[in-house]
Amino acid sequence: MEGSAITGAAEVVHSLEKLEAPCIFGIPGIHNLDIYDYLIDSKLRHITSRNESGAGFMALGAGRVTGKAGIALVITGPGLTNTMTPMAEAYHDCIPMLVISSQIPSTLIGGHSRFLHELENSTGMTASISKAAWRVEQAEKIESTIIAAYELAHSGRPGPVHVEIPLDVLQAQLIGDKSGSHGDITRLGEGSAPSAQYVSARKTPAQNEKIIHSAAEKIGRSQRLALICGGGSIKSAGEVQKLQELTGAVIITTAAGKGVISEDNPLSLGTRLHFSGTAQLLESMDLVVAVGSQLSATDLWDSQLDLGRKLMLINLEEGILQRFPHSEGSIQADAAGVLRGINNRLEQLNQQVVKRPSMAAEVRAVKKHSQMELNVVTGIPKGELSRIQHMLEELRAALPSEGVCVTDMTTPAYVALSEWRVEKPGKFLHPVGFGALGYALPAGIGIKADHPEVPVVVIAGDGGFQFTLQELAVATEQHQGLPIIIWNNRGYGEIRKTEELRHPGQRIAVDLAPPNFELLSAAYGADYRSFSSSDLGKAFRYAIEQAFEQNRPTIVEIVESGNVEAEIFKGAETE
Ligand SMILES: Cc1ncc(C[n+]2csc(CCOP(=O)(O)OP(=O)(O)O)c2C)c(N)n1
Repeated sequence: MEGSAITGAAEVVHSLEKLEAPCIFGIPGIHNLDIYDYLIDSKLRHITSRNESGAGFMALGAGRVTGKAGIALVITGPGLTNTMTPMAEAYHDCIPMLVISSQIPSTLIGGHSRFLHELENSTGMTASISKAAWRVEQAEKIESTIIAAYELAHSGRPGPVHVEIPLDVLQAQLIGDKSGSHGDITRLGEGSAPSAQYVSARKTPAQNEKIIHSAAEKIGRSQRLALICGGGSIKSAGEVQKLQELTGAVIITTAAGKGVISEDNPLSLGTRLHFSGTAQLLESMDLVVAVGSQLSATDLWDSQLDLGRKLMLINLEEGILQRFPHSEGSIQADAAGVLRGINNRLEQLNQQVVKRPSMAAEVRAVKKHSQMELNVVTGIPKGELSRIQHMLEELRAALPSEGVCVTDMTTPAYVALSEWRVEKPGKFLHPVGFGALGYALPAGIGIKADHPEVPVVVIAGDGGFQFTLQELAVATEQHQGLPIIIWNNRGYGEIRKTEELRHPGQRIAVDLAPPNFELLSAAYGADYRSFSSSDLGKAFRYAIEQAFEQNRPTIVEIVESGNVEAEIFKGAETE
């Protein structure tokens, strides 16, 4: 838009340029077209999703891998409501994200004007699933608000931040002073837990040091030590590794913390918090330090973990500390600074730190036992389980070490959580907390959009894939060599299993007639390969290797042969 005066919309684009995001994910509409007008001449790359949920999941995938907030640009009303699910996933999983939406003209907001796309309390709606939801009321405040929102998305407990800009503000010309504060904060979940020792800027450095020293001394004295590392520990992976080395602790991660330490480390139990053997091992410790972990139901599954006073938490969030009232010596703070302080103190204490006999043999035994428990823990019949394990092994062999595996809420993912070995964080993604189906395909596309050179493989079920399959068009359009594994068991398999347990032989709403994936691939310009789950040999591995080399996505349909009536099912047969 050459020659135009600086408007609010131009200011949005300038602000986004300053953030240096590799991509913006979004969909234009009349209500945000002012912004798109200025994207025409911008160096910003825009990726157009086929539904705003796709834009949100793409931003989520990109943000999860890089740790830098992905950006979604949507219209108010239906564009924003479509973005709610990925925002909630980002909020639950603590992934930074910036969502920018338009809004109807300021004077009409909340007035029942029935203006197109009116949402009466849009920031109220997003406030419950974001760190903050801000409305910009003056064009002059756009830049400071966007920059502040972006920073907030990364600070403390990362998460999504929503900025909405009414049409009149987008169209207004900037005349006043740009300096000054951004809009009002609708919600900020920060505070202090009464039960925790609170390391903060409000305390003197000496007070903070005392708290950290006493934690280090407790760690140094413990005879049997374990660390549970969640997503909040990833930013401090180096300090986690150092603490593990200094203490010889056993280390377990949640799905969000997967890879914070190499799972090849003989003292790493990987992501196995949901196994009974792990719970027993943890209960045999005299101290378990949970770093940046929510220790939520989705981390533990049905496993009972009663650590009482043996548990020490290091977490930013008051609510999490309060869930464990018996924990002792917990610290409410960001993991990075606390771990650094603990490690420094442990190095100073050196001679006083207990020399622990290696627990590697115990870790090996728990891993071995977890193999035997896997079908009980996941509820997957042994036959299907061994086919999934075989599939994962072949896939793992085909994926280069720098590659990323993105999984949906599907049966193979529940196995992969513990069985997919990673050496680094950000290499295995799963919508762990909120559990939104339809995550994997757009999240994988988002990663490839940001980092075309990184090999990415997507694993989804036939059910979950259909939640966001339209985004396949984006993968094709962007020439992404993306293998998409569809585990086709003709239905909502996980729910079907639960129904079978509740009322054997009686099923409702879980058996699906899948589309003909071959025709579907052709329609979207994707390649297509098909395998039976009981025949996943070298040809399967080769198909995946080839798929990385293509300049378009490849659907790799795996027809689960165990619990479907027909070996190869084609949608046309339902007619
Ligand atoms: C948005 C959303 N709706 C519903 C669910 C509930 N749910 C969890 S797993 C599942 C079945 C998924 O089926 P599919 O993707 O085919 O994988 P499978 O379990 O068959 O391996 C459903 C419906 C969910 N997690 N997310």
